[in-house]
Amino acid sequence: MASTRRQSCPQWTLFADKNTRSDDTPRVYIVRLSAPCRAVWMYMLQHSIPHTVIDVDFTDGEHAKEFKGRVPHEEVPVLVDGEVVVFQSPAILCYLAKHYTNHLGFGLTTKDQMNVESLLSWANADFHRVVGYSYAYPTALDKYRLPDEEANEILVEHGLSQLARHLERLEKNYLKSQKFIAGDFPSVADSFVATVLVQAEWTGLDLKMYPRVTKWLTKVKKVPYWSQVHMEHDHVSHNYNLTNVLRASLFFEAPLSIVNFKDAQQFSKKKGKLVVFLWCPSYVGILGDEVADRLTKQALVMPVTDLPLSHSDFKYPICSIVKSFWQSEWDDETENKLHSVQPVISERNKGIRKDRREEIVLTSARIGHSHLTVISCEGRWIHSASPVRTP
Ligand SMILES: N[C@@H](CCC(=O)N[C@@H](CS)C(=O)NCC(=O)O)C(=O)O
Repeated sequence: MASTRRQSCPQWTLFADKNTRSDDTPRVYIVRLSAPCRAVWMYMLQHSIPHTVIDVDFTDGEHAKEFKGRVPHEEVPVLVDGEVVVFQSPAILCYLAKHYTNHLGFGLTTKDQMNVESLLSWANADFHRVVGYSYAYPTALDKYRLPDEEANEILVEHGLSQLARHLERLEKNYLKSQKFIAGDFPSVADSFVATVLVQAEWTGLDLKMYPRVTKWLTKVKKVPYWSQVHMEHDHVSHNYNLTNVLRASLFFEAPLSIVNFKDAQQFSKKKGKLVVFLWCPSYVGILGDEVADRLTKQALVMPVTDLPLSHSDFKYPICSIVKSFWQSEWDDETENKLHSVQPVISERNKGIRKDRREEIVLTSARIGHSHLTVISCEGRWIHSASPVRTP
């Protein structure tokens, strides 16, 4: 019997406690850190829609199991209003607009309202997937990281490139000649898109490269109830990580933001860690690099040849000549302990082990590189032998 009812109306179990409840106030099930949940909750607060918030705790196994057992698609937000159950944030917002606010926040005409609905669908599906699941979550939240570190890196890099594409779109299309995303009026689409986007701030991402987006975001952050709804978010947003700040800055080719570095430094200090930034003139003074730089600069002023051959035709012979030079130099380094490990110059052997740590330990053991071969100097470990030059 129960299974028949389940099939005809899968959400039925959500009503199980209906008879024990004294009021019919809409219930909204949320996780406060979740962007779609925040967008729904903020809309309810802004438009004084009576409601009861029910926090779902996915970190508590038992509680999560109980919630997931009652909700077929196992995700928040979920709105329960009497007999009506709505899931997926855009659907919830549209339901609330229709039944409680006479479409406030959606514009006045059908054209505007459909535009806002379309933007909500995009923000919820595409934008949230990119900002959240492909970038901010695998960067800042352990639960969403892929178990394989390298795969996680690839996911985040891909997420960043997708995010850049969306930001370009906001900057150059939507916000180019209008004040808000859906036009010259603020709409629920602004709050939704901004709520999703601020998750990128968890990683210390600097949006200065997108001045219109930055200006618009500052405006949207001033809407009523923004602070209350984003309290949990603020907590995470201080979870800076230097690698992420660097990665994002490099990716967007933005000058490294001193502000972000200072924040990251402050954050680390609070955690009892001292981070010191040093300017490191990376390739300066290394003979081979200096020569390469000089030759490249010389090449810039050389006449352009009209030889009907593509540069790729030269690649192989040049590589082969360079390699033979290196090989003959390396052949002379018979005293170098690394020589027996890799006598012939070739692609670095990445090893067969999946666990990179294991590979490092084995390689260190093979070349005799251990704590016994380094000495401690004022608390820092330095190599006892002078650095070896390897190809
Ligand atoms: N597209 C969905 C997204 C919902 C979603 O991704 N919810 C996440 C929280 S952000 C969730 O409930 N995850 C379940 C879990 O973490 O187990 C919506 O807008 O409602």
